[in-house]
Amino acid sequence: MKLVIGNKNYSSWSLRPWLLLRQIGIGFEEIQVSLRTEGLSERLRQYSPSGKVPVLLDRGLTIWDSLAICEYVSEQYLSGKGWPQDPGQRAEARSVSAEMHSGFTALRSEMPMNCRARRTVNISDAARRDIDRIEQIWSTCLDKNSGEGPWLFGGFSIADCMYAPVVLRFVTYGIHTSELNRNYLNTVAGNKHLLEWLAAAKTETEILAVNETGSDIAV
Ligand SMILES: N[C@@H](CCC(=O)N[C@@H](CS)C(=O)NCC(=O)O)C(=O)O
Repeated sequence: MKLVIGNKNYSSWSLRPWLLLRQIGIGFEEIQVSLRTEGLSERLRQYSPSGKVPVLLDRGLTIWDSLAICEYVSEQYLSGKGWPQDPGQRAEARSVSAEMHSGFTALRSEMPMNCRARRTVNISDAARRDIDRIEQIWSTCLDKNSGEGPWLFGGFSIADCMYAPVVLRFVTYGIHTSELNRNYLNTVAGNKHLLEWLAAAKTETEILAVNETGSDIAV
């Protein structure tokens, strides 16, 4: 199995299936493609019909799009256990994952993933609404499910993969959260696989100017 990803420092979409595969302990070969703009389309189209990463190459199949890859891994390798087993929890986990997948555009554009940076940015009303909605999603899930474990639905699930890049954005841009949500943020940010991703991101030297927003803060 091969997972094609972008720069670890910047590629929020790549992190999601990468984290799932690491967390469940499935071995895979990682192919990293630079997301610098020059020649990007040709580099990505070698692997991906969509011209985007991530892409999974497995058993003769090419599977693209982060959520579709997570679904495939869950079905093919986890007998569906990438999602909560309770149908109600599973429906909610899919709802919050779909909401993340299709929305939060202000947050994405104003606070691009840039794991190694510590920045301040001016937050627009639209991005503030995105942050507030994420806070609401996390606290609703945690209120209901925290008796079963520290993740959004108790046990680790694809929903946590979908929100991991947001956790990293909150860390980079110093977004304050409620105490309950901070515990969740710390669970994700302290996960050993996520730390492995961050360590690799720190060793990357390529700068993608479009993702370098905000002003540095002293750490
Ligand atoms: N919805 C897609 C989005 C993938 C995406 O936009 N990937 C970015 C990198 S993080 C990309 O490949 N950008 C290159 C381009 O748009 O040319 C997914 O979930 O995988």
